[in-house]
Amino acid sequence: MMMRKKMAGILASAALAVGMVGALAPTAAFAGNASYCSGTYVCVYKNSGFGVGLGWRTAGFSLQNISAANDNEASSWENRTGTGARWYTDANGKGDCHSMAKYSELSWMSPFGQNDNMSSWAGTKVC
Ligand SMILES: [Ca+2]
Repeated sequence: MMMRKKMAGILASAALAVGMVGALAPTAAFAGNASYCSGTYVCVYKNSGFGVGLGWRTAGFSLQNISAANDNEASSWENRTGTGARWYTDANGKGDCHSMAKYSELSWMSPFGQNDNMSSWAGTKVC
């Protein structure tokens, strides 16, 4: 129990750091990071294995560029929504398109040559 409480505190701090408060709704179906990606979201992470959240969006979000600070940083992602999503290697939906199928996740983008290459994304459909 002590360990669990300590972990919850650490995760809560991390959530606050990105402006996300009081959201804890783990979903058993995903191996990803239920503490960060705590709802029906598409989430991207700086590290492989769903470490260090870079951002999350609800299903259907319009094409947008990754912020300058997080550009070319994503190394894993999960799509907990029932809608396909996608990301691009360049800004404004340019470059190579990679799908993030609904209810799917990718814990390590490197084997696919996608690591640290995400510059824009959208939550309306797959490629
Ligand atoms: Ca990275």
